[in-house]
Amino acid sequence: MTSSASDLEVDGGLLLARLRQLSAIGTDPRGGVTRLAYSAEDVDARDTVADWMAAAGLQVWVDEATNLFGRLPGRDPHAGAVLTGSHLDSVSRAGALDGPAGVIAGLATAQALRDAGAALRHDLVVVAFGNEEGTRGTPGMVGSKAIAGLLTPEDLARPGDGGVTLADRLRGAGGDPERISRAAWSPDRVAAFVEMHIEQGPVLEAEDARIGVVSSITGQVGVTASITGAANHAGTTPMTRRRDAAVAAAHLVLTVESLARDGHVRVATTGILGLVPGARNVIPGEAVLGIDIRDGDVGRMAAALELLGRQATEVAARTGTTIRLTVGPVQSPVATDCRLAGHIVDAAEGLSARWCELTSGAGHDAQVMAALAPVAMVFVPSVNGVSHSPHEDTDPEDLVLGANVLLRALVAADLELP
Ligand code: HGY
Ligand code: MN
Ligand code: MN
Repeated sequence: MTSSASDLEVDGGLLLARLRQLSAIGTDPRGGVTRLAYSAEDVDARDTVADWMAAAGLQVWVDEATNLFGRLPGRDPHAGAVLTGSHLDSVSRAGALDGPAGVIAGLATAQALRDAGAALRHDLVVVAFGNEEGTRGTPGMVGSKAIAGLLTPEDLARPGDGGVTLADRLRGAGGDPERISRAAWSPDRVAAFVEMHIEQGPVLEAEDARIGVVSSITGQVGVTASITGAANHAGTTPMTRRRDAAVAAAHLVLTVESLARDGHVRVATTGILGLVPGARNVIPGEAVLGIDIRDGDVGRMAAALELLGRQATEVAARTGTTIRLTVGPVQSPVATDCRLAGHIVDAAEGLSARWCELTSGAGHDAQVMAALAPVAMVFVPSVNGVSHSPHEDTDPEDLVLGANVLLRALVAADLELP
């Protein structure tokens, strides 16, 4: 690699224009962007980025898990691949940068090299992972789990929202669940994975830093609570004879919140709360809660889950309901690779950008890719620390700076990776 490659810069104008164009795919009339995994909008965004990858001269393909890849061949065919990228799917009424910022920054690094007639020693592969967010009752990080060979037949067969299985969702978006094992990469093919992402939190702003060097990525576990009481007439049923699923749900929401407030885990959230039948004059007979628990320590999460189970039993007895907790797979916390993080620090300092080290409170595909190779993440600031909201925003200059830090870190990593 000539020294000039380490001075390369991305085409910032093109990067920002592409992010604006992507933000128009899945515009939600209620505000923000809604591009749920495997939806028509998600496929449209994937096809759009595929066209940009092809136009940049990359080798482009989509795998059985609907991951999109664009490869800039390396100089050494035996060197394996350095991967960079993120996801294009979103939560409902999301911002436009959670995911796309990392995909478009990754593409911009490949395009900068290609336009300069340069190449890394390793293949540089830009990836847009399928279904990072795990919406519509599907598990998250599906695409990266398929690449890491961690997707199970149970994952594929499990019915999500509307009883639609993940396999059905994949099929509808061009995936091939029957041959999902072909999406797996062997560890010796992947030299490293580096992802740029918006921070989605308040730390970089508080530290007045423009670049975040991620030291670790949080662990997380999802729990579904199914509450069964007795539907009955809201006007005639005495308070002493009720088995009110809504009252049980209310107690459980506060119980979940106390898991974090009382210091058992870092954060705990009830993000889904549904009542059946959902009429003002009917005492709810059923309630469903979607719970999200996160911490940097799997032992603390396990202890919090046990405590939640005990407290749910007490709530059920107190309200005359039954409560069933279904605990999803635990996503372990992951440390990033020190050498790769060092390249990010060097790149930030080389660009005179104030940086700080932080842990990621959000989950990312990088923590799944860590099963295959060393990983690292470059964060750029989120305005007011807001994300998963139409108010998510990042200063355009920070997006371009982040992509240039990513480019320099990839070039530096390429020199020392096996
Ligand atoms: O939930 C998360 O942390 C990520 O946005 N999927
Ligand atoms: Mn997200
Ligand atoms: Mn994300």
